[in-house]
Amino acid sequence: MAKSVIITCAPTGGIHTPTMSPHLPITPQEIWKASIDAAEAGASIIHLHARDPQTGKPDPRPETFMEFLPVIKQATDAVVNISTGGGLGMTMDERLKAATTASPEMASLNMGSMNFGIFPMLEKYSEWKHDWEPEFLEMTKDFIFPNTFKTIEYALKTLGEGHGTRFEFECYDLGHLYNVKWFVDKGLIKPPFFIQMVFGILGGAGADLDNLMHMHNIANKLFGEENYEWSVLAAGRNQMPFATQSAMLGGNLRVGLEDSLYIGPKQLATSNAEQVLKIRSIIENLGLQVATPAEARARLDLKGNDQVKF
Ligand code: KMH
Ligand code: ZN
Repeated sequence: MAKSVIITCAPTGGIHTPTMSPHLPITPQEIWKASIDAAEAGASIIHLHARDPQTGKPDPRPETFMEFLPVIKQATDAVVNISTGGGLGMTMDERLKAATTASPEMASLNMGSMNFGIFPMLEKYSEWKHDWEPEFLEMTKDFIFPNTFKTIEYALKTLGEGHGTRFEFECYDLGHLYNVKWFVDKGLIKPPFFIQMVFGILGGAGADLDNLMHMHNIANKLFGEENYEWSVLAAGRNQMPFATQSAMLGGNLRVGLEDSLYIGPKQLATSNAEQVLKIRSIIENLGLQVATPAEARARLDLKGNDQVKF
């Protein structure tokens, strides 16, 4: 029988800005509500960033995370995954602080330094809710998202070995898979690990299905199919087609307003749950099943939500 499909939902992220959608969760209350609704719709992992409740700017402060993490834990059985990508421009210390404070079951870990250009979105809007938004997008024209071997190793040791947190390894290009392999060979990454293949970020692999097929084939060769779980996310309008392709190939997938603000052509999603329900119905119509949080925990060998600090 085919394996069930693990749906990750990323409700807010640190890329889109408040002007772009009135439905983007900003305040702690909006973030916990979006997360709980997404979990009820079928997401077994919730990938979380925090935002300043007044301005909507990505906010690394553990205190802000702590305003929604316990509420999500109380209301759902979903796995909480805290981003260490944070917001573009944050220091590595800022990016790790929430995860080392909350000691979650999962955290993201970006597997290579790269250009990360979100400045093309500047052209789509002429008025902004907050001054920081156009400045933030413009800054990414001359910005390198730093994820060096040293900082990756530091995260694997402090969060991984120190807290028993396991990772969503964000791989935006082929080379990032080889960086994972380096750490597997060093014994710092152990099976069963979770690879999130990311497509359509300017600076990473484009959203071409040949790239997905190739990255999947290379990952199988590098790691051995039995040693890892893989998942796919694609930015913007490629979100649903790429998620569907992954499910059809036996992989897992990620949706959420972090990755796309849309539910259809030119149509904003009104909630994260709407995207989860859409992909869930596609999965079920393909004759596949959606994984429960218990299944995700078992397959990814997570420590359990009684071992977190929130
Ligand atoms: N925003 C996505 C393209 C992270 O939070 O660590 C990748 C991401 C990064 O989720
Ligand atoms: Zn993220």
